[in-house]
Amino acid sequence: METRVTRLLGIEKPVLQGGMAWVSEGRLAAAVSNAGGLGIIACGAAEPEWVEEQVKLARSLTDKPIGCNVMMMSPYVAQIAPMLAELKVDVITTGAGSPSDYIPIWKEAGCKVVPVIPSAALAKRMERIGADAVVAEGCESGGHIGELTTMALIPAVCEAVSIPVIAAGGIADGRGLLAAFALGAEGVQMGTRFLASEECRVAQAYKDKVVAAKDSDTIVTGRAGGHPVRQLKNAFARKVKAAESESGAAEELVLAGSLRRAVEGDVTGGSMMAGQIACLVKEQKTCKQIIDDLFEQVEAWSGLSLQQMADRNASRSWFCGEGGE
Ligand code: TUI
Repeated sequence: METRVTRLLGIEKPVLQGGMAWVSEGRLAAAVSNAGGLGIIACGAAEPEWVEEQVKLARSLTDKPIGCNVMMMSPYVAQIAPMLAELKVDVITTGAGSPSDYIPIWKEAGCKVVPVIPSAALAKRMERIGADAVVAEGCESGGHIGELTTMALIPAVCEAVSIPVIAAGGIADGRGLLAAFALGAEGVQMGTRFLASEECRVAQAYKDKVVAAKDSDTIVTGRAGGHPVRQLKNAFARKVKAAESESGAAEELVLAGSLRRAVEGDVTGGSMMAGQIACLVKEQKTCKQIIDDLFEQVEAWSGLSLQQMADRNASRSWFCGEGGE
């Protein structure tokens, strides 16, 4: 299929893999890009040398476009931003702050710039300063989140800007993709679904927790300090929550270090960032299988009238196998 997002990014399917700090490196990004989506290396708080290495690794594994996500709170952002321009990374997404200082150098280098934003006001600002598209991320997402749900955010952002809107937060299958497009999106970004992929580097124990998660298994910490982070409930998350109710705010860098511990397999003492949709991630798959299944599910539902959808919903046809029927 073709949307403004596939044309803009030079990809076959309008699916982006969310940039996940300490999680999405060159191998995962290349696997997603090879499957027809856009794989994204997360710079997180990593050193510039590591980022360069991962971009080179991804390029050795695919000749398709790849992206990098710049976490604006990184201590290395001033070094990483110009380096990505020099490397001419195809697509740059940004998160956890405004990329306004760097958009001009990225555009000049020919990179497509796609900020991740949690509100219509920020989307408008990003459009004004030259963003090519935005990822509108609802608070169902894992990691650092805003206030609005995807259901409210996507139509609000679509009314606020004319550049393409990519929906993120709470999307893991064909239902989510269809819903996002119904709300006005021209592409989707998924993080949690790719967290439980074969190619993802996180420890098996972390993937198993994502696959086992129920709808009520995530918790948001850090609201009081102004940097809310959604993660799977575990001993660590409960400890942070308890400390918050005593002292008001948790140290967010403590959280970032703890994410790394979880990625390495400490599922009780680490922070397992994941979105609410972990409850619909029921098996580990390859990135190709994830993307193929997504469109197989959409196919099974396309062209149906509301009446036909309602009739199928009554028999819970979504749940009859991965393909939908
Ligand atoms: O960035 C994310 N999600 C993240 S970043 C991350 S790494 C981290 N680890 C520990 C603590 C904190 C961060 C984990 N997950 N999502 C995109 C996103 N961006 N959500 C919200 C925003 C955002 C917030 C403010 C974007 C722009 C913004 O601008 C404010 C301003 O200064 O204008």
